[in-house]
Amino acid sequence: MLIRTKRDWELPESAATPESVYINRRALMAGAGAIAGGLALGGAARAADAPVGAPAGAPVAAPARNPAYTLDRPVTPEAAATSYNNFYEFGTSKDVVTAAQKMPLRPWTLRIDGMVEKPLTLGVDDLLKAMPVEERLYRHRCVEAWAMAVPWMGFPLAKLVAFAKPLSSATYVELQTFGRDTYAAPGLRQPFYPWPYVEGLTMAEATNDLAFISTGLYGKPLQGQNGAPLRLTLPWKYGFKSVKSIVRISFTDKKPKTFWALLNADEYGFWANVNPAVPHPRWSQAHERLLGSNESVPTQIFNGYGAQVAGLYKGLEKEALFM
Ligand SMILES: Nc1nc2c(c(=O)[nH]1)N[C@H]1C(S)=C(S)[C@@H](COP(=O)(O)O)O[C@H]1N2
Ligand SMILES: [Mo]
Repeated sequence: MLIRTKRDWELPESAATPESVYINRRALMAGAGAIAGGLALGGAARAADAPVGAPAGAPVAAPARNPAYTLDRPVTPEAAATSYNNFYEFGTSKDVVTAAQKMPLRPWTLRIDGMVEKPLTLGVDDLLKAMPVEERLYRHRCVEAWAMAVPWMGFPLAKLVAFAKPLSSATYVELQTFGRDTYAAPGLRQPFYPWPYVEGLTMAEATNDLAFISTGLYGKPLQGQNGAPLRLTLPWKYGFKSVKSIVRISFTDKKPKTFWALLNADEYGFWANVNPAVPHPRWSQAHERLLGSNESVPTQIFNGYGAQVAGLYKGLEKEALFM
C-alpha cells in the first residue's frame, strides 16, 4: 500500500479490476437468490463427508450456517473473492493466486504462547477437531475501499482463546503469519516490510462473538490466497487486520506492534475500525466498490456491525474510530 508507484485505487476501475472479476450480473443475482432461498452452497457437487484435511478448494461437509449473521447485499461471486486478493507475502499486486497456491498447507502447526498457562504447539487438524465449525455470512471492507460479502467457515476466535487458557493478566492477543523460517514466500524477500505480518486485538475484541477464525470459504477449505489454513476474520475492521495463514497466537499485556502500524500508524492504525467519516489521507472512505458488480455503496460505521461491537469502544471513540 505504500511503495508502489501505481496504486490500483488511483486507476479507473476498469484498469484496476482483473478480467476474472467481471461476471454476468444476472448470474450474480441468481446466485444471491439461491443463497437467500437457503440452498446449500455447492449443491450436488458437495461431498457429504469429505475428511477435515481435504485439499484446499475441494468441497467438504457443510457446517450449519449461523443464522445470526445475514447480509444487506448479494454474496460476492466466488471467482472474484478467490482471485482478487491482498497477500503481500506473495507480492503487492492483487494477483497472487498462482504464487500462494504453491505454499504447502500440511503439515501446519499453530504455536500458542506468551501469557498462557502452558505454551503449546499443535497441528492444525488437531485444532480443527477441537473447534466447533460453523458457516457465517460476513461483509469485508478493505481500507482501499473495495468490499465483498462471503460465506466463511470456521469458529469464533473466543473458542481458540478459551482453548489457549490465557492468564488473567493478558490484555492483548497477537496473531502472526508465517515468516521465512516456515515458508520462504517471494514477498518476504522485500526488506522494506516489517515481516512477519502481525496483527493484534484487545482481549475484549478477541472474545467478541464477531471475531472469527476462518478455515473455509464458499463451503470449501480455504485456499492459499485467502489465508489458508487459519485466517483471522474481523468484519467490523478494515481488512488488513484480518491476518492470513496464522502460525502463532500469543497473549501479552503490551499493545502489539502491528505490521501496518509499524509502516504508517496514521493511515493503518491498531484499531482500524471501519468509519466512513474519516477519510484516508489519499482517498475518501465514504463509499466502497463491491467486488464482482463494481457497484458503489455507502460505507457504514463499523462496517454495519455497530450493534455487536460499538460497546467495546465506550470512552475510547476518539482513538478507536480515528485509526
Ligand atoms: N499475512 C497477510 N495477511 C493479510 C494481508 C497480507 O498482505 N498478508 N492483507 C490483508 C488485507 S489488506 C486484506 S483486505 C485482506 C484480504 O483478504 P482476501 O484476499 O481473502 O480478500 O487480507 C488481509 N490479511
Ligand atoms: Mo485491505
